Amino acid sequence: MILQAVIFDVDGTLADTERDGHRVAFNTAFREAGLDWEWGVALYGELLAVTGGKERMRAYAEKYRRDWSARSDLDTVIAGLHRAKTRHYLALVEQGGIPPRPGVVRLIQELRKAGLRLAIATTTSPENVEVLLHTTLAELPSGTFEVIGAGDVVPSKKPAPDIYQWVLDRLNLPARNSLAIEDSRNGVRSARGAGLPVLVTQSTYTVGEDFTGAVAVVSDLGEPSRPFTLLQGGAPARRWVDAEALCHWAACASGHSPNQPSDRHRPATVT
Ligand code: XBP
Ligand code: MG
Repeated sequence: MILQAVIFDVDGTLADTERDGHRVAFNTAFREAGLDWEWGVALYGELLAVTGGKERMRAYAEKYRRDWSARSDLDTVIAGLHRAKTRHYLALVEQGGIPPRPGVVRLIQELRKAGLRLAIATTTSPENVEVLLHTTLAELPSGTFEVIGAGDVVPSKKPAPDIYQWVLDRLNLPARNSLAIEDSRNGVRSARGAGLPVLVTQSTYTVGEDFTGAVAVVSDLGEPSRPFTLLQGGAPARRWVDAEALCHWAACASGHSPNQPSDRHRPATVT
């Protein structure tokens, strides 16, 4: 079996956490610190090009707050702001305001039933993953994800391949037997850099990004009652992402083109 493990990104993939979650938590931390930093929806979309909350704040200071970027204690200030931001983000998620994206729980339950191994590879902080698993994804049993690679466990964050390589090493699996599910160009580049095929489920902030290298791009994972829209790549037999579809895309990516009619004749957009 070519596909043995599926590795999920978190923010934008498991749940649409950025606009109403992380961004709000950052702004709360800035206000609490008495700073006049305010990340609006559009500005935050621009800042998301930099992964990692600490790195994002430094990039913001260097581009928009030169008065801050020159300070010798900037790293210390950022570390304090990030601790506060994380505290606010945890509280916000624990309030239950961030639902899973369509099809996420269904697919994960199907993959477990089909005996596939599951893991997480994310830029966000480990505590943010834990809170999401215990609230937004509470119907999944603990231990669903065999390996969780998050945040600062690697020296370079996405788009560097480090976090996916870190997870593959702990799964003890080659990239060709795994598949990544991502929402962003940074995520595609990271997974491809580690040699994994990547399925993209486009999210609020990543619509229209260049997903070159992905095996396919869909609007979301879909449900039998709520089919996805196929935006790029070959269409699987069904109009929602399931284990068969992921095996199909993984096989295609590895050069074993499965002889399925859907590969040849299905129209570009399946809705
Ligand atoms: C998304 C990120 C993270 C979050 C903020 O990670 O880039 O930095 O925006 O979380 P992914 P932190 O899409 O890889 O899940 O503030 O904890 O970094
Ligand atoms: Mg993401």
